[in-house]
Amino acid sequence: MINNFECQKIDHGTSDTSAQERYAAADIDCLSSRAYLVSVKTLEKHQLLVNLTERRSVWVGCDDIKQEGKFFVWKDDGQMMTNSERVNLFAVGEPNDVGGYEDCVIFYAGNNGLLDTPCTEKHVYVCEMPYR
Ligand SMILES: [Ca+2]
Ligand SMILES: [Ca+2]
Repeated sequence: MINNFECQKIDHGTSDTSAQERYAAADIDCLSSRAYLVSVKTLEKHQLLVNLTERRSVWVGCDDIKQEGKFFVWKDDGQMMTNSERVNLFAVGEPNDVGGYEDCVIFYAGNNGLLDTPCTEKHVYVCEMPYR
């Protein structure tokens, strides 16, 4: 347990690409454990996860699948990302919805913030559940 969240599972995808999943499959896998794809709402948590996941790109539990553009919704509480979260959490120039296909979000250690990216890409993922 770290801060107020519990790390439920990390799938290691460095050499085993089968551990990487598309966003929808990762989301379903987390839900099946009564968890959700990890939220990254603070820079502290971002840094923590960068260390925890050995600097790989990892799905974040938010997307703008339902409403394109400004309306990223968090998986953990169903709330819309606030403007300040949007400004503070995304890397410079992101989210940019390249080609109109970037509706999901990853964090990646090499980038100083979150990126929007196609949901059909495969990345490793972390499920989290509230501390009980
Ligand atoms: Ca988008
Ligand atoms: Ca992008």
